[in-house]
Amino acid sequence: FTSLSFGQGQKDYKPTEENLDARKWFQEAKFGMFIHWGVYSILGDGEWVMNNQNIPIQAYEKLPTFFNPTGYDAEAWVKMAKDAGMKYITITSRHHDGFSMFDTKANNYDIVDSTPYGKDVLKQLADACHKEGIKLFFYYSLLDWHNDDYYPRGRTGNDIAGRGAGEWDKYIAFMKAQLTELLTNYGEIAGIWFDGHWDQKLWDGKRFGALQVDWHYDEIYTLIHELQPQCLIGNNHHLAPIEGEDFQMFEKDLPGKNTTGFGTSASDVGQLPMEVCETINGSWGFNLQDRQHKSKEELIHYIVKAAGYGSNLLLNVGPMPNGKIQEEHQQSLKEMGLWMRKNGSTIYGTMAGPFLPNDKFATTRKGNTIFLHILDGSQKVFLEDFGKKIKDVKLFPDQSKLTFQQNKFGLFIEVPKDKIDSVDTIVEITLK
Ligand code: JFZ
Repeated sequence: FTSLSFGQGQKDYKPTEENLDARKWFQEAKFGMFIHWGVYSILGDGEWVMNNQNIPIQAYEKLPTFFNPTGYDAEAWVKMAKDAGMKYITITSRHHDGFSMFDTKANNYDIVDSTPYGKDVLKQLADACHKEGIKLFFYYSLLDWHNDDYYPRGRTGNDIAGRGAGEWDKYIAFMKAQLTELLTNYGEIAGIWFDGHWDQKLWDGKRFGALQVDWHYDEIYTLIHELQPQCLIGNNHHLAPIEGEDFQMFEKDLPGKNTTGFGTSASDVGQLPMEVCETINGSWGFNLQDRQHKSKEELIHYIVKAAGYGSNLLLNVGPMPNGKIQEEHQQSLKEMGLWMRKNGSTIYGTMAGPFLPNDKFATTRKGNTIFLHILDGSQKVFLEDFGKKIKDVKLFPDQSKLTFQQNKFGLFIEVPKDKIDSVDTIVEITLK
């Protein structure tokens, strides 16, 4: 393929008033639920199963014929998210397998037309979200392992032998038709979460190179903002934000970290509201064999550190094919909810604190108050170069006064041993 440098966004994008308000809401929301659910859930081997097990399109097409989630209760999911302290839900409307979990007219490969269930699961979720005051985002895969016009398929594509070469312009039109449906038939949509950009970058087995196709982001982003100006656009492209995007997301990494090798470095961190997405275990889609469930402590540390960067946490569940969320995930959500009910005011509505998160602590800020989250059980914390004038220092939970010393080197705080919380000791520093 010739290498193209397309990928530019919405030209001269100026977010509307509604969009700026939505960004503000988003920045303050801090906690959302990610949902990966599709016909792949049946196989219990994650959402990449079609690619990983090399399942041909014709074989995979049998999956929808027995997708029948009779236990699906959208209200129950929304209540679960609410009880966990989550303010929004981001659900896969169509993942890489190309199967639409909504009633699309753009093809017949969707929940209404090709499953015995025959009902629009996104519509049910949208109604429940609107009723309960939870905002709804749609994850939308740019990459499609099923659509004949998704060509060339890049390094992850299934074999298209015998199906002929596709027409890229038709594929772009297909995406626009689907995005129009998603932003027309489901009420107010808080955002579109794109994924799959990287599939069309050259891959030499080690790293990504130049982009091989034009995603027509200019047209796509313009369309979205025209249909719903408040709708926030994010794209999991692992690059600095491009024009027309309203928030920046980081997959399985805190902002500017690059432990996954997906390539978001500190220099790629822009000025937009941020979101970090992470799994409760090791999988996005339902995975029967996954036993890597994170502890309550790990999950709490993750949201605290994300908030310490000023970022949201989008925490994933992968519902089962029967429509239920697995017990272990429900448990984790309950634990997060208990913690957020007690300590949420040190997370919601905050900005990044003056000190970047590290292994010992993270900080968040709200007006004149700085919340110091001690994450390693220490009694003593030294905040270097802390020169701001202090009114008082208290333990957040019981508001008891703490001793502190401030000098030209910084601020030294000590917490009595019996007040230490092994998960997170929260200290409230009020500035003059
Ligand atoms: C993507 C999806 O592929 C995945 O299934 C899930 O939806 C997650 C939230 O987003 O994950 C990626 C993104 C990029 C690469 C691999 C997986 N990559 O760069 O190889």
